[in-house]
Amino acid sequence: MNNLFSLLSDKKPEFDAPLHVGQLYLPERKAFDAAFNAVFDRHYFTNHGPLVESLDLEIAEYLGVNHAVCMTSGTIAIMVACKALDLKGTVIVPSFTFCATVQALLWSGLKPIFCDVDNESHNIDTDKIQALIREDTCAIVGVHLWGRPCDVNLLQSIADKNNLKLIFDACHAFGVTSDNIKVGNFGDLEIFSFHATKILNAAEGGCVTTNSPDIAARLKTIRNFHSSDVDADVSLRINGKMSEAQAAMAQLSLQNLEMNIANNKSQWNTYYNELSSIAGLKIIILDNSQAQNYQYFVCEIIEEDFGLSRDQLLELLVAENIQARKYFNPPAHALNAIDDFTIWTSLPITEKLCGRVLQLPLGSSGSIKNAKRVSNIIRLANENSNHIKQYFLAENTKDF
Ligand code: T4K
Repeated sequence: MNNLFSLLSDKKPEFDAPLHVGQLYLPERKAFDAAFNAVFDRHYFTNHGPLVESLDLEIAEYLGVNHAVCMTSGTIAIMVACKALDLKGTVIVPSFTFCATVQALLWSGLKPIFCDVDNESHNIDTDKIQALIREDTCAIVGVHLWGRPCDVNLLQSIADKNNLKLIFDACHAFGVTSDNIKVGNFGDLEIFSFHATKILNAAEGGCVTTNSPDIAARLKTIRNFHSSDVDADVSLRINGKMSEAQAAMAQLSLQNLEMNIANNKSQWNTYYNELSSIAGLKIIILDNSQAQNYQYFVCEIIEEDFGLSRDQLLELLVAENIQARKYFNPPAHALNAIDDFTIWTSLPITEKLCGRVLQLPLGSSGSIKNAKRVSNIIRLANENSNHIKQYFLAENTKDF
């Protein structure tokens, strides 16, 4: 048994090179060269160039939303969105999200009130919001985690009842639908990330979508730090302009989106078929009646049933060069920047999930074959968990 795992023996790792969670989209070299040569030929690199102008329209068309306003990153897009809505005071937000969601709120001068998430959906627990709303609360921020949309209608009714703005961090959910409507159309506005590890890859990039012409005008004004042809009445601006290089990359990625989603789906289904019968490995499933982007394969490792903790399994995988990731580590409520944060709320589900959630390698440059090899290691780990546990116990007692 010992020579099954690199961690426990001198066996060669399963993969010669690290297999990362974000298996990136790489455009065809010829198409990439043509797009970038055109940028160089135009001698026009930024400041609302022709590629950014057309990308705004292409994304709006793809999502079926009236306005898309592209920016340098998802994080900047959240900050610009907060200013566009003129948010001040406290904001209800889940802590179980990537740190950028909350960091962007803090940069915007807002104070987060953390709301726990639902055990099954991993999204903001709609039953817990009302009790957290205070007189100075200005907005609810929902995060469509792992690309699974929040309960958008219920959140809208809670926001309306309490006269709050509603924002969605849709950074995981490009191309996904809720009730057959594309994410990007909900709340006052929604924010996407086009980071290299996302389904729409601009290397870095992001955008805000909205159906409101007034909000769109404010977004366009704020993303540009000095006056231009769109000038809404706003108090503060920033440099959030997307460059032509980012837009060129995003356009190539958008052209290949359906192919990349199909590729993700085949890897996602492989993991599902290989892993779904393993006790203690709870797969975060997707609703196949809706459009999905299959960007993430995420599971919970329940130690009592699986036989190993999430962290032990991860150590085993990393020794095989499988760079799976634990999310979210740390959770947003544990960030240094909120040391002076005083509105403490109880977050038992968030705390539990932070110790259980594991994301497996998947993406445009990934393959079914690799998904099978990763699954095989996980299955072997489960089957040999008693023996492996002894290894970890022995390692722990070495320290004493
Ligand atoms: N809201 C939410 C809910 C988000 O998930 C994010 C970002 C944001 C807001 C903010 O959007 P941006 O400002 O980023 O546009 C990654 C991404 O950096 C981050 O964009 C993403 N979410 C988050 C979920 O994942 P890390 O630090 O966990 O992963 P990273 O960047 O180390 O990449 C994962 C692996 O992929 C690496 O270990 C190696 C591989 N990789 C990565 C890059 C960038 C490559 O092989 N090549 C590469 O070029 O954050």
